[in-house]
Amino acid sequence: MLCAKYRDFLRWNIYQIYPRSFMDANGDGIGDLRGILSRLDYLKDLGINAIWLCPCYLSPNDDNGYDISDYREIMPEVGTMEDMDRLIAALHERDMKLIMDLVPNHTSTQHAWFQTSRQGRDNPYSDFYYWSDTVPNTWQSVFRGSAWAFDDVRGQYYLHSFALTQADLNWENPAVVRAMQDIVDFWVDKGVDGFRIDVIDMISKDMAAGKNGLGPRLHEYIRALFGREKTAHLFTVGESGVQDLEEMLRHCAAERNELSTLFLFDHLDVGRKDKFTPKPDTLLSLRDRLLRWQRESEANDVLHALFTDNHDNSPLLSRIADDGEKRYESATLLAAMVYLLKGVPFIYQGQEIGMTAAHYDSISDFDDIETHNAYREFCAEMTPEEALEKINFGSRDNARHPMAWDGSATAGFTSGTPWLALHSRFRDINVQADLASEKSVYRFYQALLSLRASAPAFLDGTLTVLSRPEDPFFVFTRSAEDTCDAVVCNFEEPREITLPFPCACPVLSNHKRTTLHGLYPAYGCAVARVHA
Ligand code: TEU
Ligand code: CA
Repeated sequence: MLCAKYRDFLRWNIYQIYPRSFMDANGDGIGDLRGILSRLDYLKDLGINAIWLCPCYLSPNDDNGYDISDYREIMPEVGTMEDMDRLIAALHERDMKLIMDLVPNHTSTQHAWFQTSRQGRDNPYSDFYYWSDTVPNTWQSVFRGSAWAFDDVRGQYYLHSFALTQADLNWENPAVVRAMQDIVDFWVDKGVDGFRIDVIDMISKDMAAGKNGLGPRLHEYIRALFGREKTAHLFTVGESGVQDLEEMLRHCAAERNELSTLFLFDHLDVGRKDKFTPKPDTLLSLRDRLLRWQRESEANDVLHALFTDNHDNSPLLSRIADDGEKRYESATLLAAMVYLLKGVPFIYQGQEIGMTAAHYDSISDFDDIETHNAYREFCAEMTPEEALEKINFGSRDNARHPMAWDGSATAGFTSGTPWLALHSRFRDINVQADLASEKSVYRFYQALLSLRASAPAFLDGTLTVLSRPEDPFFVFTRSAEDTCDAVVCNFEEPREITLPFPCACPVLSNHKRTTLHGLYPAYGCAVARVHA
């Protein structure tokens, strides 16, 4: 059984906001904190009670805020510290929580620590980063090319696992650990309720074994951040490459005082060979991958983070379901398949209106640093048209276009010029159109989240899978003390589905039906109470 603290987290319905692209309040084309403030009631109505903000700290924005130059300042593009204080207060007034994004693995090279560190080998910040006279290994940057770059000022190489301007911090240095603890405490004192921790597995390196991450001191560092009395109440979700049960337990078992949960990513690879290459795939493999982690989580009393989308991936909907004619059915089916399982739901902005991948004819419509690096590489190997196809499929910008609030010239996102091209489908897919439609994805999410809040079985209840592995559909029940609810998710083809028990009239479905038994359309789903 989950511990009390984790059971409480099951009630958090978390919405991930990409601040640059959510809502612009002052007309400069960049989303901001006041914009977010103006949409809190929209989120509250949806059933959201916690938001995770992607980084808003001071940053030159080479990687849109994941390159931080001051962890205690707000980037002027999104607002001021007063705006942040106001946002925290407004959230708490509404009984909503705030989860901040913490980036402990690297800072911007503009950060004062790096600026001082590069000056020489005997100042207090000299050992804040990894410096070396020669290139010590063949590590590659996630954004392509060598992970080591030469700095003219210091006359040495420094490690950057991501962009050239994102230098890796040296956690072996106790002063780095203390500095990061102070930053966590600064935000805890401000009242934040939790953290999403960027590439947490990378903060401990194993140079000798050639491993840029999952090093021998990882757990010690995580406990230094979150295993303290001051931080014990926080909700913490780590982003990590971990796909291994033992490793997951070493981070998330309640008694370890490390992380509340981890994002597991293997189900996000459904529908693609690699980030930029599509692969025919089905909802079946999504179901199987999700179920594997459901079982592991349940058996070991750890929390499963339920999500399909984030700011680093194009929408799963477009990769494994129908984002055309059956877009509403596909979006709602995915929601039922994922968010009625046991765990903490994370909904990425736009998912609640069934936003899809975008499509552009020019590379100049993209902004993301990874996208441009990849495009350059692709162009050396193929025609520009082929390269652009790959970019359209895999670019992170697919998830970063300004939120489409309505179908007007600037999508209701800004009164100025949006910092990034509007979504290529925003005239058809936007909040206003969705809410006006008979088939509203938003209203389905709203009903689903209210079901989670009102039916105890959907929180802590036991999961029983009724469909067989070979069935091209997914049927499961969630049962608590005296209730049992059944969920039917049909996949690509219409089919008859019969259940071994009588049910009440469905409380949720994405098509008209009066019973859980019988014919399901393609991507049809329904939920009903099982009669004892
Ligand atoms: O991403 C970490 C990362 O290694 C990958 O999961 C991700 O696939 C990457 O975006 C390459 O496509 C985190 C953040 O979520 C991402 O936005 C940042 O760019 C990155 O860390 C560096 O801070
Ligand atoms: Ca703005």
